[in-house]
Formats: sequence, structure tokens, C-alpha cells
Amino acid sequence: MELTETKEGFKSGFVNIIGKPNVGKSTLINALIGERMSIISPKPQTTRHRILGILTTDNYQMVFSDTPGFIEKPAYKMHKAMNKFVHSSFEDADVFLFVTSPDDRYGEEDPLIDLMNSVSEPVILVINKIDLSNKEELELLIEKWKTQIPVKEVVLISALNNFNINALLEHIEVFLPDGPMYFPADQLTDRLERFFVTEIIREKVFLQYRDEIPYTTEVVIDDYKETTTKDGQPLARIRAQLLVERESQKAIILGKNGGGIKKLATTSRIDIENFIQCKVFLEISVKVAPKWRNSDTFLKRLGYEM
Ligand SMILES: Nc1nc2c(ncn2[C@@H]2O[C@H](COP(=O)(O)OP(=O)(O)OP(=O)(O)O)[C@@H](O)[C@H]2O)c(=O)[nH]1
Ligand SMILES: [Mg+2]
Repeated sequence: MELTETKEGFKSGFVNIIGKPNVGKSTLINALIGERMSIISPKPQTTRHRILGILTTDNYQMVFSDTPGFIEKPAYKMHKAMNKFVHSSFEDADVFLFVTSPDDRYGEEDPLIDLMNSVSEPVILVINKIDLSNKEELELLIEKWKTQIPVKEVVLISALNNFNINALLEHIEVFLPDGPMYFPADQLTDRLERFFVTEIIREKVFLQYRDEIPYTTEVVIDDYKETTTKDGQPLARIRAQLLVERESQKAIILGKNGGGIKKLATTSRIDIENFIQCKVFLEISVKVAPKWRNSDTFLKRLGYEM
């Protein structure tokens, strides 16, 4: 990697965000970067990949990683692959943000707590969703966590309300080692536009459908062409495919008279247009790929490391 020249005292490092599903890790990385890069939903296990978000100032470059929430009892190869992204985040961190929330639940002997106890890098305990809590409860929570994992600093935040995010950045900066710029100053992420397009569609699936549907659905881009409209405006023509595991799930996605998928295509298109800042023509189809969550071939094609 080519490293850009930096001034004396410049700090840089990997700041890896770890926690259980649904505690607000993706909301947090978006608040830290100031862009909507990681998808968010009220349902657990929304994030399935490791996504980098890069924040560069005159004094530092922080390379944040959003990770899937750690799954205690993996039921599919996909879950194992998601946990693998979490494990990889333990290998290259300079600073850990261990994110929890007042409604977070841990078992007696939790593998994530064991992992947190195996690290030598500084850990910042980030208690999120404090808008849903009170002083007494938070004090008890802090005391409890200090006995469970090695904590160098505690920061109380509400990622949703952008509360205390700057204070968190200041605390991270203290622990950041001196180092070079790993990425060009204007780069925000390691992912290409296509990845975000699949993620935006997946987010809409999480928001629109219930029960097992979001969990059994994956999104693949079949075709992505950048062209122009008749009057010369930029236009992206995107063909996406949803993979589900059973015919009955396909029927639910399509909905009565195709109304479900039509709604999905519209909400997705509006968001993709906002994201890539150009007009989008989006076609979505559904394909049954039995047991894709346990198929090495599918998982590899979908960008999971096996
Ligand atoms: N009240 C409140 N809700 C929050 C806050 N931060 C996040 N949430 C909500 O918590 C839910 C989960 O947020 P995500 O950011 O998707 O959580 P995550 O940890 O990335 O979840 P996974 O990707 O499933 O591991 C969403 O409904 C968010 O709007 C907060 O500060 N306060
Ligand atoms: Mg997430």
C-alpha cells in the first residue's frame, strides 16, 4: 500500500467496533463518519460483513470497522462466516470500541467476553442508547462491565441522536498510535458503490418484511450499467436479484399482484438515487436458491470468507 506523507505527530489506526447484534454498531459508525454507509434496522443480525469507514483530519486517520453482531450459537455456515469477520477484527485492531446498550443480554459464559479478555489493545466501553436509560441504571451497568472486561475508558452515547460522538472521538484519539495515512484523505470506505447498492436493497428487505424473510434473503447485482438518459443526464441501470431459500418465501416477497416487490423496488431506488446522486432504473427479481446459507459456493460468491 502506498502511504501518503504525513506530518510529525500524526496518529492513525484501526478502531474496531465489536458487540452483540442490535446494540447500534452500524448507527455508531455512521455517526462517527457522518455518512450513511452501514445499513440499520430494528432487527438483530442486520450487518453481515465487515465494512471500513475512514475518518481523516489534519491530526489523525481513524479506520473504523463495523462488524456483524457476534452470534453465540451459529445455525448456518453464513453465521460462522459472519463470526469470522468478527474474529478478523480482533487481529488488526489498535483500539476496540466494545458497544453495549442497556437492553443488551449476555449469557453466563459468553465467547465474546472471553475474546474481549484476550486482547492487549485498549478497550473503550461504549454504552449506547442512553436515551432509553437513567443515571442509576447506567452506573450499575458501568460497574458490572468493569468486572467483566478490561476497560480503559467509558463513554456514554446515543448514536441515534448523535449524542457524545465528539467526546468519543477525543477519547479514541488519546489511544491512537503515531502512524501514517493508510488511505487517501478523501476516501471514506474500502467498498465499491455496488456493495452499497446491494446493502441498501437488503436494508429495505429488513424493513419491509417480517419473520424469517430478511434472514433468508441475500441480494446479488446481476448488471450495473452507467449510461445517460435521452436528455443526457447520468443514469444507472441496475438489475438485482434476491436469493431466497424456498418457493413460499419467493411468493411472500412478490406479494399480492407483485405489490410487495414493487414497493421494495421503489423504496430501494429512491435511496440508491440519494446515495449515488444520479437517476436510477432498478429491476429486482427473485430466485430460489435452496439452502444458500449453508452453501460454500454461494457464500463465497456473496463475498463471505469461508
Ligand atoms: N433509542 C435508541 N436506538 C438506537 C440508538 N442507536 C441505535 N438504535 C437503534 O437500534 C437498532 C439497531 O441498530 P443497528 O445500528 O442496526 O445495530 P447493530 O449493532 O449494527 O446491529 P447488527 O448489525 O444486527 O449487529 C436500530 O433500530 C437503531 O435505530 C440509540 O442511541 N438510541
Ligand atoms: Mg449492524
